[in-house]
Amino acid sequence: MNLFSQLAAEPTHEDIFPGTVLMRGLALTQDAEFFAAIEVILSAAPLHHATTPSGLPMSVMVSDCGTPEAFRRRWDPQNPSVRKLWPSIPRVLADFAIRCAVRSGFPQFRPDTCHINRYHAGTKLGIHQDRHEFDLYQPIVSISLGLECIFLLGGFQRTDKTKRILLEHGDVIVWGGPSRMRFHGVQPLKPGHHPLTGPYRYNLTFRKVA
Ligand code: MD6
Ligand code: FE
Repeated sequence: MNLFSQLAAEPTHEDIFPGTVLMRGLALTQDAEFFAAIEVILSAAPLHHATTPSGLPMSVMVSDCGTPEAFRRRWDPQNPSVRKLWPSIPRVLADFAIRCAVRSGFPQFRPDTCHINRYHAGTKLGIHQDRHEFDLYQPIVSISLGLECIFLLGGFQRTDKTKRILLEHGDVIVWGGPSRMRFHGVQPLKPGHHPLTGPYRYNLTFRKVA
């Protein structure tokens, strides 16, 4: 990583689809503070393996924070190991997510959860839609930290052709409105080392769930 060139670059503003905005590098100025906030969340809500809808363990490790209302909406009786209420969203993270949403045309967005995914080499995320939230027009704000990945952003059918988007440390992608139900996934992570996160990629997704 060339730290100097990353700091020198202005964030981008790329309209990928109606309702989908990619802002490369937007989180770079916050990365160390974000990572400290992530560690606070993880000490209160330790990482655990996500499970498939049929209950099988996935290789991606996950944690969550958010309001009690959001917790009740998302609590999974299939996964009783995670029955503790979530810690609240650190202020620095929620404020930044709101600013990202404002820049993307969603000024009313107020997240009540932040979901954390942690990937290591080989971890992938299959093509899926996010459909658990109450209001499926509200955007999701997604922040990538650490190792890069290839994000697959598709259409409204699982089998639609996908765009391959390189997501690097500090990139932010926001989508909602007419893009909200697009299928998407993450290709298997390539091995590597990042100065802030070591062998991992972290993805934070901010949502209004309840
Ligand atoms: C990831 N992200 O980037 C997984 N979902 O690791 C997601 O599944 C996702 O980034 C909805 C909206 C934005 C996302
Ligand atoms: Fe998703």
